[in-house]
Amino acid sequence: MAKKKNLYQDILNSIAKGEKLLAVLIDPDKMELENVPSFMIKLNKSKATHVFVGGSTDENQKTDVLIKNLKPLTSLPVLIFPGDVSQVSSHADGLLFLSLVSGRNPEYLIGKQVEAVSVLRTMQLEIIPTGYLLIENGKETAIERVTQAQPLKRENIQEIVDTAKASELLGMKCVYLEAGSGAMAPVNSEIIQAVKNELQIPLIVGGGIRTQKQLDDAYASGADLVVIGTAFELDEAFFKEIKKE
Ligand code: 1GP
Repeated sequence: MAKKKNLYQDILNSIAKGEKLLAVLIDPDKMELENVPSFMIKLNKSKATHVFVGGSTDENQKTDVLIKNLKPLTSLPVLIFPGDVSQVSSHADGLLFLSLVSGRNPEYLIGKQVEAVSVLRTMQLEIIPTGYLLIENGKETAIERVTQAQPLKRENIQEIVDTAKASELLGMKCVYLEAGSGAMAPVNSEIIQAVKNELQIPLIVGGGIRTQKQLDDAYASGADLVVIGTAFELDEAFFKEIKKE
């Protein structure tokens, strides 16, 4: 399957048309290669508009081979959602170039990004710079463990809004509000609305969204693109809930 181009422009065009976007997140630590074909058949029949691949860890360094396997099985754009430099793969179409702006660990603000450049310059990936905000959700997330960076408190809405806005002012092309994979509760509507009101750039929301109602609520609050991973890992029947109309 040829590489998709203009991923970011396509996102902007969809938003301008009032379309809502959905990324299915595939975690290389949790997806067995033999299950990829059947998973992709279900994914292709769903409302998904994007495939994200990545996770806070990739213990067996499987990201590259996973993307190589799934990329020919879908016409949807495949983006890397990296937890680490080792997850960069030339087989994807693009990469969310994340900076963990909610934390104060320089490694995840700029260190890993500098490290990634020598690999990225050898590849033809569309790079989408993204301000990544981790919002606490009641339990410690893998992101917190790996990055050793504190999440933002959900009561502190002004700080969340200001952090998102600072990302935009720094030139990021998207903001991603993250509750963490498998979060007890998704990022709430009040936070999504407050951030959306201040942003001109696309707003991505993920973490803990497991029902159609939570998905609809995130969209209604202002999310342009919602990311769901765990709900599909736990039960692929969730694809039926979000199948194409
Ligand atoms: C995690 O935002 C993504 O980084 C998706 O979260 O696995 O909880 O859907 P879930």
